[in-house]
Amino acid sequence: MDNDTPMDEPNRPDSPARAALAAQTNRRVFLRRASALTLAIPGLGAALTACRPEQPAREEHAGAGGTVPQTAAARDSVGVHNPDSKLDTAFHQGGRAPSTVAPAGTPVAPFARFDPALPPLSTGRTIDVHFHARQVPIQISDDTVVAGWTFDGNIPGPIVHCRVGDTVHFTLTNEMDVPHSMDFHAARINPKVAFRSTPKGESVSYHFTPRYAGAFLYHCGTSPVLMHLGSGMYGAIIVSPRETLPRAREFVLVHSEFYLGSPVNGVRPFDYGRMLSELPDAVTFNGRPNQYSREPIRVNTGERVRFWVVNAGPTLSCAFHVVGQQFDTVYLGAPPSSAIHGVQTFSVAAGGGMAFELLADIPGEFPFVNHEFGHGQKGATGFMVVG
Ligand SMILES: [Cu+2]
Repeated sequence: MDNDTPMDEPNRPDSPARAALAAQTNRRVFLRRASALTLAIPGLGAALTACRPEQPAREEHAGAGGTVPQTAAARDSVGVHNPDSKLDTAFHQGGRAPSTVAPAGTPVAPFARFDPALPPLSTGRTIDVHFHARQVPIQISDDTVVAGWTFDGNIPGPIVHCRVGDTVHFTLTNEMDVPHSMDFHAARINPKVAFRSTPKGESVSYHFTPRYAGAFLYHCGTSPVLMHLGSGMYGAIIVSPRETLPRAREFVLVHSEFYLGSPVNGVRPFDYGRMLSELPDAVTFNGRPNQYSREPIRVNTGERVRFWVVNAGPTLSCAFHVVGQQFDTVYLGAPPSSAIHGVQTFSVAAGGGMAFELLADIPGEFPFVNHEFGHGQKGATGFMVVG
């Protein structure tokens, strides 16, 4: 299905939801203004939240063609309106960033190297992806356990791999107290509907058909996005082109920063204030500082290597460079077009992604780094061993 012209159900002239949407507009304008006020007046948010009408339990599904409520009750009560939009969610939380402090007794995920290999494509033209928003303390180094907000229990979340023209059917089920959502950068879709937040115990579903190949970010888009994205809710979706690319060993590197508070029960929560200060405690490829220095990426002499690099940020860029090598090809946009050649370093913006190719024809140990070395020094360094 082509998502070039996603239908926004409320905008259909004959939609029964249109009237309901109009009726709610005044309240939404009020809430938006009140949300801004909340930032300035502590306590106002909680008071206003208490006044907010109860939302009925629901299981909603938003396709490329708008919301498709699963139950009649949900259809009658909320139609295709988006009551859990980012603005409303921010308001629901009183305009403040929630804490990621993990409850005592929460099991800790031990240190495990994140497998950087690009997973194989499925044989069909449709893929089903079902993620769960979970709070999981994760050991990211010998001395650090972080109170992660995760998709499926890991930082980053699982690598999704599809091709241009495939249809991705996605569902997010929220197991956490805080509302969450999912924003796929590979999708062209009405974000107000598809990327809306879903509360604990409920799910949001939608589908999309990637038009362009490339390395794309996915992340929670619930407000404040900095807090949700910065606390571990991100990952990569790699969209391969329909055309054949040169045969290569393919790896996925998700670059990101960690801004951490002091340990609580041995677990370091993510710190919103430090995120705003932009001075990270760690910078990583695939969620663990220096993990590929401990256990390098290994390729054979003579192989072509393709790194799909996605920068989750949340704030800093990644000047990707391989010491002792040069990229013979960097795809700035969709492969196979958009290639430039003979590149030493190229910066991947926060929220961006691109593919880097080199020919590993020289045996040796080649560091790959964020060449903004203040960040490389904090863990955005690994080794590719050729031989
Ligand atoms: Cu979230």
